Amino acid sequence: MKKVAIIAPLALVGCATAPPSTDAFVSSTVAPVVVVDKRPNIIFIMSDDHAQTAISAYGTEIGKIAPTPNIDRIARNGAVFENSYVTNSLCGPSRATMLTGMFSHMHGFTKNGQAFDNASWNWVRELGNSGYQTALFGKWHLNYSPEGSGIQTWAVLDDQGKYYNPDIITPKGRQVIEGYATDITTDLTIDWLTHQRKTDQPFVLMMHHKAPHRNFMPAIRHIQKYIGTEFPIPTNYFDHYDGRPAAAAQEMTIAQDMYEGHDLKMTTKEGSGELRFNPWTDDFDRMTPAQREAYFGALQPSNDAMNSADMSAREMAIWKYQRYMDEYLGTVAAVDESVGRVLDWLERSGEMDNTIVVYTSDQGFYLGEHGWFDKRFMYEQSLRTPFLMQYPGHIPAGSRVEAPIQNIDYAATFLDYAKLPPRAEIQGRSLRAAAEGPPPADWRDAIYYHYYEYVRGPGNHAVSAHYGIRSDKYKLIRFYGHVNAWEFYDLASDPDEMHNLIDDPAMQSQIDAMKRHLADLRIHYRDNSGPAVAEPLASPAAMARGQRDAEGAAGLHHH
Ligand code: SGN
Ligand code: CA
Repeated sequence: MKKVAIIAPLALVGCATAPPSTDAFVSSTVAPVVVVDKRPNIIFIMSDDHAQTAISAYGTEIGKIAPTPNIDRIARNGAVFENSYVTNSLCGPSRATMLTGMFSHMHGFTKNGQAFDNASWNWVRELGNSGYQTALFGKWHLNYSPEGSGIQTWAVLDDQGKYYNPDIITPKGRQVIEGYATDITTDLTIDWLTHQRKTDQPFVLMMHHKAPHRNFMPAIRHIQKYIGTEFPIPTNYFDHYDGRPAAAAQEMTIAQDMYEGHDLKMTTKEGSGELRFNPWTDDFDRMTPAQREAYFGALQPSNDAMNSADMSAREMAIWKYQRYMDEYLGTVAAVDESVGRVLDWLERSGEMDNTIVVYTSDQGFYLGEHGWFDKRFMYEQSLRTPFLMQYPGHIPAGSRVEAPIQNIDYAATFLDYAKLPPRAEIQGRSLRAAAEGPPPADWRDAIYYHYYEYVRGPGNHAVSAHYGIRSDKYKLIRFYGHVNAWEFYDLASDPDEMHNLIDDPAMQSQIDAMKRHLADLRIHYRDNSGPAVAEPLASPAAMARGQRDAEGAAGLHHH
C-alpha cells in the first residue's frame, strides 16, 4: 500500500495509537492511501558532564586540539546556541527539569539521590500519547528505571552507569552487557531505529550517554588518543579563591580532591600496576582480563614516567591536569563517534530532513578552570551546557543563536514542534522562533539559577547552596546555608570570575539593579526557597532559613 501524507498532523492527535480508522482511507482511482503523521521525529542526544569548552563547534581552544567533528555536523546543519544554561548544575535535577520544563523547586527534585516521581508529567509521554513512538537508551539516573514514565521502550544504565560491561536495566530485568557503555548505548539506539521504529509514526528517541562523567574511562581504542598532547593550562588553574569564600570551601580540585587511582589511574611506583587511591574498585573489577590488560597496559609508560620523575607539587598538579584531559577528552571521542553513527543513519534512511536532532548535556563541567573538575557552581563552565539543534529546512544551517536559553525551554520546544498545545506549568519557552529566526521581542534578558545540594565527604564536593542571576553583562550570586555571601561579577572585564566586586563602590547601583531583577525572577518562577534577596546575610532569620533549606531541600514543594 502506498503511504502518502494527506492531512495536517493535528488531525491525528489522540487517535494515532489506534489502527487507522476507515476515514483515513481515501478512495482513489489510483491506489488506496493511508494517513501518515508527518510531524518531525526528535532525536535528543544528551551526554553527562560535557563542557561547552570541549566541543569544537563552540570555537574553543580545547576544541582545536580535540575536535568533535560529528557534533559539529549538527552545528553545520543547524544552530549552535551560544548562551545555553542549566537551572541547577547537577545530573538528577537537570534531567527532571528537561523532562518537565520546570525549575527544581517546582518539580521537587532538587538534589541527586531523591527519587523522581515517574508519574509526573513529561513531554516524552505527552508526545507518545499524541501518536509518537518513544524510546530511551542509556543513562536515566532519576531513579531505578523509567517504568511508569510513559516512555514506551527503554533500556537504561544502572544509576550513574559503568563505562565497561555495564548493567543494563530493561522492563525484563537487569543484565550485564559486555562492551563499552557509549558504544552499547549507540548500538541499542541504532538497533531500535533500524528494527523497531514504525515508519508510519514519528518518533522521539533519547540517547543519553554516561560519558564523559567521572571516572573518565575512554574506550580501549581511545585510551592513548591524547596521551602526550599538551593541553593549555587554564590561566586560573592555581586559583587562590580570594574574596570568594564558597569557592575556597569546595572539595573539587584536580590537584587535591580527584582520586589518584580511581579517577586518574595513577600507579604507586615505576614498574607497578598497583593503583593509587581507588576507593571503589568495581569500575575496574568488572572489566574482563583482556580489557584490563589493554587499558592499563596503554597507560603504563606514562604512569612509569610520572613515577620516575621527581616532580614538585606544582608540576604534579599540572601532570594531573594533563592526565585528566587525556581521559575526559578520550571519553568524548566515543560520544562524538556515536553522534556520527546516528547522523549517518539519518542520512542513509532518508529521515534527515524530517528529524530534529538536539545535542546537549545535563550540565557543563570544569576542565581545570579554578583548579577544578565537577560542576555545581553558578560560574560559567558549569552553568553553561552545550545545546545544538538541527532541523533542515526550518533551522538555518550554520546559525549561531545568541538568545539566552535554559533547560526549562526544551519541553516547550518539543511540544511546539509536535504541534501540541503549550502547558501552563512549563516555566520555559519554546526555542522554535529563536532557532528559526529572531527570538520573540519579549525574550528573557537574564536567567535564574538555584543549586541546593551541599554535601561534604568523598565525591560530593562541598559546594554551598546558592541562587543567582546572570544577565549578558553581570552575574550576582547569593550563597547560603554553609557559606553566606554575595558575589558579583562584571563578565565583560572579568570573564574568568576571579574578582568579586560585591563591595566595589563603583558597582553599587548595578548591584542594586541586579538584586531587584533577581527578586523579580524569584517571584516570576515562584521560588521562595532559601533566604529572600532582601534578607541581610547575617540576620538570624536568613541564616536559619538558609541552613534549613540547604539541608532539607528534599522537602521543597514536592508534588
Ligand atoms: C558522583 C561523583 C561526583 C559527582 C556526582 C554527581 N562521585 O557522586 O563527583 O559530582 O556523582 O554527578 S564519584 O566518585 O562517585 O564518581 S552527576 O552528574 O550525577 O550529577
Ligand atoms: Ca552530570
